[in-house]
Amino acid sequence: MRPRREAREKAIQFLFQFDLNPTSKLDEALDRFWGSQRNAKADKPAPPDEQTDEGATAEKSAVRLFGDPLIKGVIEHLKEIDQTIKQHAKNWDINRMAVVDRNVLRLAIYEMHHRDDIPPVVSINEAVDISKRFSTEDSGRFVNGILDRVKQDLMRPARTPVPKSAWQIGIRSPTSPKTQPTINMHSMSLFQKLKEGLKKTQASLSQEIRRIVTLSPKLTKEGSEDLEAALLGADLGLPITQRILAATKSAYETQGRDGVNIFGIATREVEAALGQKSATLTKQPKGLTIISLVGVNGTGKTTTCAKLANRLKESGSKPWMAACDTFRAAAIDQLKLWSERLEIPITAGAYGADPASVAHDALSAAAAKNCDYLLIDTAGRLHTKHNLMKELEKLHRVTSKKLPGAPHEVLLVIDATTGMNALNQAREFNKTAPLTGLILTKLDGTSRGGMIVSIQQELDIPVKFIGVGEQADDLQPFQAKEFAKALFVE
Ligand SMILES: Nc1nc2c(ncn2[C@@H]2O[C@H](COP(=O)(O)OP(=O)(O)O)[C@@H](O)[C@H]2O)c(=O)[nH]1
Ligand SMILES: [Mg+2]
Repeated sequence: MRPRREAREKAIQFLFQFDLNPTSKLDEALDRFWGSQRNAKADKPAPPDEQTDEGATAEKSAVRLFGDPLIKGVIEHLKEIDQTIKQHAKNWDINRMAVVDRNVLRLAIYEMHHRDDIPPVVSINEAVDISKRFSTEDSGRFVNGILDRVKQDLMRPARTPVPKSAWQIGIRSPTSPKTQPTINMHSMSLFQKLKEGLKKTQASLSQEIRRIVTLSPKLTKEGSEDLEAALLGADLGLPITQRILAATKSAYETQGRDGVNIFGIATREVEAALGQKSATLTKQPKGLTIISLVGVNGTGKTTTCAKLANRLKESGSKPWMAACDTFRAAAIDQLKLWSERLEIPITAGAYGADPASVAHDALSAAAAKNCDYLLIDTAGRLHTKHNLMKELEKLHRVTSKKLPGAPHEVLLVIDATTGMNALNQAREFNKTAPLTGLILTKLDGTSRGGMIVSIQQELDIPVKFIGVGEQADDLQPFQAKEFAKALFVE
């Protein structure tokens, strides 16, 4: 069994005993516990792969090394952890819960709240697995249900309530403030969210890099081909892949294997590529700055329009929104709701109205109110549909007639879970509506963020923001360094 996994099981065993028999002499209790574990093992003949005792001893100390901080962490934060369990297991009296379940939950919640190095999915999976094995299938389901809710809270900082009507069109309501943890440390940091979201790309990439590094003291032809395949497989694209390969080769030549850190090299190259252009939003020195959000269906344009308006408002600017997706009545309602919720004024055309004329009216209204920004939410369109692309062209033409130079920003909203198709979208949109920036959404999901590097390399368009959730404040300025780090977590 892997040391970390074994350590978790042992931690649960210890917590179980401690729960039944609390003691203030924790260190002594731990010594006794680990001692008894060794003896228990010694009673049985060691399995063949453990008979060489150096390895076995090293493995045991690795288990304790990982296990002790888990146990101590749970005990140190017990009050707060039990409070979280109570919030999420409303129909269960924590004192009457099965002792195994209670302690499995405690350990997982401790890890999720206090250990950046353990991804929440790992905590949950291991917890469910242990409670199934130590207890019953039902326990597994019970633990899973509660931990899922704890994870959801983790992704979502405390917020103000929304009008109930918001739920009807799928804008998720935040958990009521009563059930929120009082301290925001429970919410994940941006880096954690990114790391979590990019795990799919990153896990196989890291594994492959590690394999290549341990393969041979030199970078063999095969190793270099494998590295190339892994980088391309993560959608990073050819130019950056070749730069990383070249840098790796020369590091091997000058430093030998021990001095080469492929993770560091790759992170630096990606950061340099992504960080070349300024990611800040344009602002006209005087008057309105017009921002148009474009992209295919469902990438998050409407949500991003609201989030961006919210950011601008919070930073002291006066934004106005235009609901120019007149193809779907629901799309108009969706932005109107955000407008109510965030108290940001909006011009919404009727269902089926000409989007260009809605934009025209919105521009007049926003200018009359001395707003700083007009954010235009456009309909989703397939980049391959010629007439829809023409319509977008017209919308932009109309705004530029009314205000020369507008739209000042054309931001392509890209769903980070789509992978390489995003590069085609970017190419085509860029032909019709020259793009000034990219917004990468859904990086909190299971995303494939590598393609942003390909897009950036080919089209030289900066990523300006990233979306990391469905709520108003889940939009962050893009930071090349954090992104690159999250992509190549060792
Ligand atoms: N998890 C997650 N969901 C998002 C994000 N941005 C948008 N969404 C969701 O994606 C769905 C489509 O978003 P919407 O704004 O309607 O897309 P549009 O069709 O491009 O306007 C909605 O359910 C949004 O809540 C994000 O950054 N993270
Ligand atoms: Mg929309």
